[in-house]
Amino acid sequence: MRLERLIKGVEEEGLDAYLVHGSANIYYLTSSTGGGLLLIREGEATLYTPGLNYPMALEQVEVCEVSSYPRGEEGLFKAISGRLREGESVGYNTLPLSLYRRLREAFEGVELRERSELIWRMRRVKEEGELELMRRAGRLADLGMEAAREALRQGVREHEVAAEIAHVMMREGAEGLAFQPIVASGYRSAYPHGGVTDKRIEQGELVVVDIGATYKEYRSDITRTFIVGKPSQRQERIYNVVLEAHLKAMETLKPGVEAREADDIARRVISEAELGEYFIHSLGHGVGLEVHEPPTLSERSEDVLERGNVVTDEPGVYIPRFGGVRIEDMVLITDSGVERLTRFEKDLDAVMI
Ligand SMILES: [Mn+2]
Repeated sequence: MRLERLIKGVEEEGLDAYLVHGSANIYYLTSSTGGGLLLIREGEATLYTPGLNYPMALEQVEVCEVSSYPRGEEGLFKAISGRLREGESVGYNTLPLSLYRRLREAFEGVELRERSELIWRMRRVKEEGELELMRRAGRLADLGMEAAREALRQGVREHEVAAEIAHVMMREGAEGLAFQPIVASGYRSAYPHGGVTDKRIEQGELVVVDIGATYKEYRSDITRTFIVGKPSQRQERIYNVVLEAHLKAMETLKPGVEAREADDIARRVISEAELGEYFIHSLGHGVGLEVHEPPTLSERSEDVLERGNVVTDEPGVYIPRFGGVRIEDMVLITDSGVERLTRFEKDLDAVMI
């Protein structure tokens, strides 16, 4: 059981107590979707949940005790502070700064130690049950991308395309979007986080569509770049460079590979095409209960890929006022390489509208 593994980890670290914050962590460990804070102490765990979510948490949680507090940080502070002692060493994964400060002030000599790795080393390696949900989340994102391809045409507005995507994903079983979708057309496709506006899509434009679904709390993430009409030579060239970087990076992904090496391979392809200055973000990130989580595929990453990681491979080229191209799939690291969890086509033919 996950919680037992964590409790063991807390003991091995020599911590007197451990505080777990963040709704994804709480869900991962207790099945509660109501947030709050989980306190581990003397081999036992208690979930402190906001009063309004208490009935739901009682229904969801089977692995530990559930206690409630009046909503707000004041209530939470009162609830947990009675369980900490002066001079103890208390680990945490993440804490709101204000709560961190209050705990520091209230307990003379209490040592608050960041020990997020205790949880991340579990969450970053997905179990088979989690993978089933992530495969489904990936499939829903593919359906959303299909809806995007159908909705995209000259004159339609970005938000109308986004609406079709959301409609299809939720109709097919998603409980929500994994994040605010991006439908960024024309000059806006050069903004990696362009979001959605009321801009109309015009003939000849690049359209970056970056979407994901949430299925039973697990997220997916996919990006395709469409071209409305026949691509110009420059658009075609940029598209093919990004696609090559994406594919070459994907070929390298397997257990034991340093995450920064994959980033490096993609970056080299793009630099050799003299577009290096326009690849302005890292190659990818882990996905799971959150859409951005470890491991990180970047130039400075210290992460080494393991079987069971789910990561994105998403190089991009963004040329101001001209437009951008990003191609992203979410993949599972298997024993020998990857299993694609998003599978929408990505050849140039497939993205020409
Ligand atoms: Mn992504």
